[in-house]
Amino acid sequence: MATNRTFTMIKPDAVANGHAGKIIDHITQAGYKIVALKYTKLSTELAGEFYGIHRERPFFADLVQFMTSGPIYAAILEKDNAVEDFRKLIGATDPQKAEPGTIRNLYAKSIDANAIHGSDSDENAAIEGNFFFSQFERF
Ligand code: 3AN
Repeated sequence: MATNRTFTMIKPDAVANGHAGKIIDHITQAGYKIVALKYTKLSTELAGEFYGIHRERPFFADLVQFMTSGPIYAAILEKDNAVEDFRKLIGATDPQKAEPGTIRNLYAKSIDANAIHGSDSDENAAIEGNFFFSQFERF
């Protein structure tokens, strides 16, 4: 059964390009409530742990390097059908394939620097939210 929470990161490219405010506005205008929000920078160790599922993929080293290249915003978001609807809101991993009006279509330049992360399942949304936030940081 679908739960009502997902997890997102606004990635270093979007933060560096000054798009974070517009992206947060896009998300809240789409009906998501911000349950938790943090401005932080991942260490190599933490980024490797977060993306551990991709450790064997050829792009893993570049992914970790990119995700540690600057600060990010991490957030837990709440809305009905949160995970699935958020994947539609952000668009395809490759921004060239992202539907017009999606966050990646509007703000992402490439498949690695693709502006935003969205959890791909309820299970991963819970794991990823717990990775960044304690119970005292959720409202
Ligand atoms: P998504 O973020 O759309 O769920 P994943 O989980 O398959 O995509 O991949 C995690 C991240 O790894 C992507 N957001 C992207 O930054 C990077 N990535 C995925 N596939 C590639 C690829 N073929 N080449 C370079 N980077 C990739």
